[in-house]
Amino acid sequence: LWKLSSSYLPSDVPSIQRSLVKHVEYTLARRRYKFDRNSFYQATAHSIRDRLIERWTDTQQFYASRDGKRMYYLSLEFLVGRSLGNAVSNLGLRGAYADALQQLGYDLESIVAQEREPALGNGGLGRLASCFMDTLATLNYPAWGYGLRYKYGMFEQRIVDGKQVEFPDYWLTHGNPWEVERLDVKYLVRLYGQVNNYVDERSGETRYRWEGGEVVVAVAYDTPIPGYGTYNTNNMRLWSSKPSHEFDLACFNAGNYYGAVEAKERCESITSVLYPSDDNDAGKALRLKQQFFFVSATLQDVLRRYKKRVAPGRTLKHLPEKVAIQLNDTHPSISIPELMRLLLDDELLPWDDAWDIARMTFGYTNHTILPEALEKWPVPMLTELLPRHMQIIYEINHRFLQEVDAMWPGDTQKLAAMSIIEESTPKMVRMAHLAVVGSHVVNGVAEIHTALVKTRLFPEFNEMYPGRIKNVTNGVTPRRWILQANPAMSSIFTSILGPGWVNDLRRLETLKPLAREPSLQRQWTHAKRFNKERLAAWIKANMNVDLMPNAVYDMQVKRIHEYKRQMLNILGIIHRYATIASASAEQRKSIQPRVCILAGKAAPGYEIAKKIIQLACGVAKVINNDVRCAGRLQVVFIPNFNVSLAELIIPASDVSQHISTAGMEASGTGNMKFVMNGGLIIGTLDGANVEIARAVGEDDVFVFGATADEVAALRSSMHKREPRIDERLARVFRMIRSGVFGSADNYERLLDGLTPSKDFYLLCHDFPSYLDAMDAADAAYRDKDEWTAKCIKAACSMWAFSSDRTIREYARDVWGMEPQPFNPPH
Ligand code: 26Q
Repeated sequence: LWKLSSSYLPSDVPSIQRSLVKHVEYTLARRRYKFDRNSFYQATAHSIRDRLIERWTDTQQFYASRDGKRMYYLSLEFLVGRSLGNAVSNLGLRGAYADALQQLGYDLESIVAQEREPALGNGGLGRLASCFMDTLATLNYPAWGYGLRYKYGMFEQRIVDGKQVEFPDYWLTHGNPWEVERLDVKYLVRLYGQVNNYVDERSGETRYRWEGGEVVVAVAYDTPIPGYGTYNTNNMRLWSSKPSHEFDLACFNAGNYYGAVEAKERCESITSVLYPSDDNDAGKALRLKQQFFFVSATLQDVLRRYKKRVAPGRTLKHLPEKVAIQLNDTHPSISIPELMRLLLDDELLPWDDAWDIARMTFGYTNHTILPEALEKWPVPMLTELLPRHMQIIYEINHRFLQEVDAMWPGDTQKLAAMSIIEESTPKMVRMAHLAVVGSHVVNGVAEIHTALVKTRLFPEFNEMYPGRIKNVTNGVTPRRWILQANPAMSSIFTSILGPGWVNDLRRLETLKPLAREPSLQRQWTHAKRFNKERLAAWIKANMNVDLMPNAVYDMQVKRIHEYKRQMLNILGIIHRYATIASASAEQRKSIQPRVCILAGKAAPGYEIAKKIIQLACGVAKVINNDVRCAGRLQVVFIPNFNVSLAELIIPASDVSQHISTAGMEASGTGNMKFVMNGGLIIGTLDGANVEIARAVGEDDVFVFGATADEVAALRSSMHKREPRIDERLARVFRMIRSGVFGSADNYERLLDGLTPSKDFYLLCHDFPSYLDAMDAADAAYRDKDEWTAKCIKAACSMWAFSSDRTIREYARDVWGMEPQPFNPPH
């Protein structure tokens, strides 16, 4: 067998061409005369996949032989984006594939653009997980991602009559060439049932067993994750739910054929659809099933792999020395009682041993301090679905509250505030408290966010467990967000620095002293112009709007949320419109031309967010059709914002807006992508904006608005807030109420929420300083050379926002993990 197994695939142009044709003929079963564009996408993907697979299997075998510590990143979301372009570039085969395809009459870039992106995530948190996967492979860390293989990803957003309409995203229509179905890697996952106890004969102790209920099967789908410029290729394992055989026996024997089929359908529904809401709404039972299904399959898989690694004297006690598990928010936090259950009930460990193992294995990343977004599950629901876990959670809480009482004797307020169980009706399990108690490190995702996690969200926990809460500021992968998204700018960097900057962004710093050099400025301006034209061409083709090429391109693209304040942006746009409309033709000429781009999805049940989209579309329609705005102002709402569109939109920006009410955006990661691509930020002192401003220099970020401390003070004095509002804002409100942007009835709820006494997000308060920041940006843009210098300096100051820096910090401070580079055999 060994002799028969293939040697490494050659990647010269003729070999690649032979592999492409072979895949068209044999994988796709099409004879040569039937070649079409889609078969060429499929064939190209399969040809690259072959080359990934050999690196992937080698890497996994290598890790197994090394016995180093491994990390598992547990996330209910991975917003992977397209894979083909990323794979050829990470494998260093872009040139070879481009040539091979070109000689056959195909263009690599248009083949890349045919791929349908898997959208298995909502936004920031899911995309962060995918940036981390890229970095983990690139830096040679032995790490796997674990997630769910939803059949329907994030919904497709269309704008119909100026409103968001959601369509299902069945992303698997044409198959998925990047995954390998592992029908042999499957686990049983139990739901419902009851807990039985028995006396252990050896120790005489009472032990528990979870039995009965429904049993579902989890099947693994693996996707190779190539690193850039390394042979290491990691794995992302996504689970899909299938009915188990046990079902057949139980139900069919009972003679209930239709009932049995229905029950089977229910099993498959567990991994049917991604919840499209990025703040936890209504404790939905199906969502809890998804979380447990995911966690149960993952932990069984992790433990099975750990147990295969035999070494003298090694037991489960040594698990934390060899395995780190990172919980991406509380979504997989049911892992904590599930690992406890496995160690107690299956492995028969004593409680204290099991608890030490679990706590030392888990790390928990918090992504929000907004109270409404913290996950809570009703005790009755948990008791029904996961009876044994509910018992274990009560036991964890009992022991934890004893610790609290020892620390603050008799302080019942502390007990109530810190308890894992909220004493409401019905009682609720606070998953964040469970995650803090059950992890050895808890981290926030930007400095200001971590400070708020310590002082506002978990102050008592921070006192009780000093040092447990740490900061690890987010980052994004420069492979996708610079190299792939912005080839024009990347080739400037490569021509001056060589290709090494992609894996060492610090090298860009050496370009900062050249920021005013005319030749660099010329190239930079060309690249920006190219990116704007590329975006304008897409908008022309897809939306039939002709964008001005010379304007400031101003963007706000992210999920629609009140706290992110897209509304503030729209109010600013209307103010600009009013200014243009009331100006003389002569005055108008001095107004800075601007293209305002908005994009983002609203959760289907989030009515206010949907109204914000409607207002944006209404405003766009009026402004784009008003001759007074010609050459001065355009507004577009780009539908269906996703990773692929982000790659097109971000490199075209001059300025982007990250204007959340201070204290509310944990980090933001779009802010990093925009600056890396040579755009400047208009932003509040929130999330990672604070650190970006420090890195690029306060003069090159247009900062405005109340600070997080001021926000807190303003909120507590809400009732005595000045009822008068800025006259410019009052005019904007009057315009909306006049019905010019569509019936005012549509917007009454939006405006009502903005009366000063109700204005939770402080739009009225921040509006004047927001306009000042806009004016400052307009003024700065007038001096083109100075502007370009600012952009170059900013883009070249961003090394700390590479996810490479982030992952190195996690590896050192949370996971205790070393890189394991694999040197290829040839
Ligand atoms: C929870 C329960 C039920 C249904 C859905 C959810 C759910 C799903 C997704 C809750 C939250 C999310 C996503 C949150 C998210 O994307 N947070 C963002 O994370 C980024 C990465 O750290 C930060 O940059 C952003 O500031 C933060 O908003």
